[in-house]
Amino acid sequence: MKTEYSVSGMTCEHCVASVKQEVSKIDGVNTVDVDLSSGLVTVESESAIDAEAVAAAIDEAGYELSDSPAAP
Ligand SMILES: [Cu+2]
Repeated sequence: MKTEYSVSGMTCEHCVASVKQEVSKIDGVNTVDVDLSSGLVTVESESAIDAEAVAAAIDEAGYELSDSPAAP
């Protein structure tokens, strides 16, 4: 499944790499795609990923989750 997150504060490819690295560490995450211009982070995973884990990983990278996907 794919889940999209909006992240604020990313300004260059280094930011993109940092976010990818941290979010990739979360259990169950297969791939992480980041669109720098929109700040959109797309996480591909086997099953639903804990939103708090994603928020923590993005915080760890030094950025901020600006918008969480709507709760089901
Ligand atoms: Cu940067």
